[in-house]
Amino acid sequence: MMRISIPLFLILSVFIVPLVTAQLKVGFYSATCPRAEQIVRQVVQKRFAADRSITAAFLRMYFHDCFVRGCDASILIDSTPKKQSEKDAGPNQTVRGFEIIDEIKTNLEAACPSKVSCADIIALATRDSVSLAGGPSYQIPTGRRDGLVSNPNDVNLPGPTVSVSQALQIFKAKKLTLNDMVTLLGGHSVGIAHCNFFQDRLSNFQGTGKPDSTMDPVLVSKLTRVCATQPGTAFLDQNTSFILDNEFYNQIKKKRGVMQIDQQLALDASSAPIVNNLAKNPAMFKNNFAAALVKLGNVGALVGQAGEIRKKCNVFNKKGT
Ligand code: HEM
Ligand SMILES: *[C@@H]1O[C@H](CO)[C@@H](O)[C@H](O)[C@H]1NC(C)=O
Ligand SMILES: CC(=O)N[C@H]1CO[C@H](CO)[C@@H](O)[C@@H]1O
Repeated sequence: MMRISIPLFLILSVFIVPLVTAQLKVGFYSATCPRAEQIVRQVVQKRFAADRSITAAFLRMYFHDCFVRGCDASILIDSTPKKQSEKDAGPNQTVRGFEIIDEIKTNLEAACPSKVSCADIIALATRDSVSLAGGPSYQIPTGRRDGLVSNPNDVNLPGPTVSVSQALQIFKAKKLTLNDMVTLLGGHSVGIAHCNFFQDRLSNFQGTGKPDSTMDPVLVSKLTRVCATQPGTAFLDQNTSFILDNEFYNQIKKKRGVMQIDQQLALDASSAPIVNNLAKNPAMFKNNFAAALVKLGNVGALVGQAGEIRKKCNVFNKKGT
């Protein structure tokens, strides 16, 4: 039996893999829900006009969704008294924007019920919010299906003190390169971090009794004041905090990275040349960031008949596992 089942699996995968990847495509909903992308954009535009920090919310949601079980909207599932979900895992805590996804989903269900996946809503809303914040405008393939599993034990995201080489191992496991990783961390060009994610750098860093020497002392003083208040938060890009541009890379070159991993990108011999190029070249950042976001959106995407199209993004249709 074993001698049959192994070659069978290999033969099947040869046929299934190309078939399946062919199904994520730009304009997937053009026949089944022609206004889908417009409906998403309308809500994102309205919300962005009221609060431009939603770009950061969506970028982080997209990253966390795609890195845990693939881009399958598993991050959106609410836990129940009986069953925990990804939202119960530590790194989730400050992911935000769920109510905007729900508003988009309500509008989509009214226009074309059970057609547009929650995983695609995350990818499209991220795309629209990125361009509104001054980042690239780009097309994103759709056709993702929603997953049937959301388990806090699957959440294995890197923390802010991860080294460049450790982070790279995690990105490589998702078929992303060092270039992709350094470019995607340009997402930290917008948004905030809570003090618990960088406070260790401000005093007695790694038991030295001093702040992290790789941080500009002016920034150390500023962040120390910020973190004396509750709840202390700091912009990840200390210059153009709401604009999705390459200024983040110039800031880390000036020792003004807030989180350790961000600062290390400018210092590690492997990533520094990439940082230097992105810092110099805003157009290159735009192009590469768009391409890297598209690539991130392919990670573990469910297509074809896999999973389901959720009716509500925060609950499974069927009984989930
Ligand atoms: C090694 C990889 C990464 C690490 C260790 C990391 C870590 C973190 C941490 C600790 C925060 C602060 C959360 C808070 O205090 O609320 C944060 C925020 C953020 N991250 Fe990352 N991140 C990584 C990669 C990415 C990627 C690839 C993206 C998107 C392309 C991204 C987008 C964001 C955004 C936009 C925020 C701000 C969120 C907000 O304002 O609510 N991150 N990240
Ligand atoms: C802030 O960014 C702008 C360009 O985006 C740059 O010209 C300026 O030098 C930066 N300022 C600081 C203090 O880094
Ligand atoms: C948004 C959300 O559901 N956050 C949860 C993340 O996980 C912690 C437990 O680790 C919960 O307390 C939060 O409510």
